[in-house]
Amino acid sequence: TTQICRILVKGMTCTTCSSTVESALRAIRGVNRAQVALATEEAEVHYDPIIVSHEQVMKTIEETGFEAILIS
Ligand code: 9UX
Repeated sequence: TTQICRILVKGMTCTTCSSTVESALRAIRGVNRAQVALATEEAEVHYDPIIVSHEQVMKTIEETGFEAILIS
């Protein structure tokens, strides 16, 4: 089963910022797909909830230096 969460990522100002977040998300075990849109400040993450939680996904975003707010 795949779960999808959408997270508001605050503080990104350039495409390098969004690429950094995207790479960090894709490196998480259990994440199957991640895309970060700079314009909408939104991350969409497809993950296996057996392996990883949206809390862990958000923690990873915070560790890259940006604020993560759960949308759905
Ligand atoms: Mo360039 Mo984005 O320093 O922080 S990576 S603006």
